[in-house]
Amino acid sequence: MRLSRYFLPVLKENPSEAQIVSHRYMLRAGMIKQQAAGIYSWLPMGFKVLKRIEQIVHEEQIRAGHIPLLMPTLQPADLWRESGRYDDYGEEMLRITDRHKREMLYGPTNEEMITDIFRSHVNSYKDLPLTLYHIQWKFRDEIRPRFGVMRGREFLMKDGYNFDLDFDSAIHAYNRHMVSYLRTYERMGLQAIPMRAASGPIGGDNTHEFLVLASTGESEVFYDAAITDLKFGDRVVDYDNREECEAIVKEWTTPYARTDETHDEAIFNAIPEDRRRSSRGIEVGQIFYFGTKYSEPMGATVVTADGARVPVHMGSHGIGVSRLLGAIIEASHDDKGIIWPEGVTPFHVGIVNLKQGDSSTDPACEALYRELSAKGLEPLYDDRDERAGAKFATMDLIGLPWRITVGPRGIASGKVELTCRRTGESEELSAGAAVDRLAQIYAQI
Ligand code: 5CA
Repeated sequence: MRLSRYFLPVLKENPSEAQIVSHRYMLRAGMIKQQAAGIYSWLPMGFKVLKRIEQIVHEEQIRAGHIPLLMPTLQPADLWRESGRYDDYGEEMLRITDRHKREMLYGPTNEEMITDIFRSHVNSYKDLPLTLYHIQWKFRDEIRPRFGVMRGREFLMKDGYNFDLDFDSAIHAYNRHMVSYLRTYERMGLQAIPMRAASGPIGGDNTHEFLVLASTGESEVFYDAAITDLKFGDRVVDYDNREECEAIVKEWTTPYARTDETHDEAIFNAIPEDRRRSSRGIEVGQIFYFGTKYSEPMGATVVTADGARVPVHMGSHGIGVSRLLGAIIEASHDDKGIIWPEGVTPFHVGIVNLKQGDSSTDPACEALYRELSAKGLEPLYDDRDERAGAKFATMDLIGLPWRITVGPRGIASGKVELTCRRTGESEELSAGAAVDRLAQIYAQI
């Protein structure tokens, strides 16, 4: 993409409504525009990151054996009357009446609808286990939407639902989700710690939230520092193997880590003092096992091998896809702007032409652009007729992990400059070597 032709409405001033850094940078970098309280348009660069995050979520869900589908945003109220949640959900639910006076709602989550799909089409234990998921917009009429996409009213969520024959296989589904989530967040450059939590309106006893540690987080958390040393890395997991998934879950759930809702002072105080931590965290996901809470009242049953009809065991599993943009920025920025992890960056590399219109730098930048694209990388070429300082400031603000700077003096000696956004370190090398280096870096992501 050439910046002169892109739509990147960067703001010079700090927007006064933004209280936290991620919100400020998302507005300044022209990623989002507020349309109403807690409701945003996703401008091209914000939309690009959102899509990259979605893509990682899809890849990891499919790797774990889960099946994507798509349910609508609007749902009939009657479905929610069956589970009893139409009245229970309260003012967070946006209720809508259509022209025929039928009661509808903008879905805050999809347990009822997926249970309806299941009961309409599945009848036998032979069709289990089954996990279906979608990535779809939700609406919760939060009393205090704030911090930009972090607490929106309309927000994008991945929500998945498992259907299993019995408790043990449903717990395997729970474990499988925890493992796949660990991998998902790590690919986004995040450390998200699973913490025992409370289940709220979704229900059930077994639930973990995934929290990214950040001083601006809305949750208060308590944990053993040992958990922050754990890395998922590049292990290959057989998601059908119950013992293997259980062992990984054990590894991550043995060190103490809880939100304030389940925090237990006595257990916490038994951890050696130098490892006890309390902090704030951003909740980027939550998994639940709730047994037959929905399948029983809604009649989602299967016939077992010995002919009995039983309600299925279910759980639901959510990732806050749009919130993740905020969480990633909170975890990865400096005073100049965002620092995107390679896994989610909107463009792989920025090209800065120090002297636009110059007979040596223009063709060098064009050639770089072509060669990077040929390697499957997406460059953002700042081809505007601007001062070098302004170009650098834009690149720093939008946070591409790598920048190639092309100037007349460098080109005369056959060199460009490759700069790492995170460390600020620069290296002079030939354009070909810079392209190869970037291709190598991104091949490992
Ligand atoms: N049905 C279950 C799991 S699929 C569910 O709705 N879980 S949840 O309520 O915990 O939401 C899942 C994730 O969505 C949360 O962990 C959080 O990351 C994100 N989320 C929830 N509310 C908001 C909001 N108002 N704005 C942005 N993200 C949100």
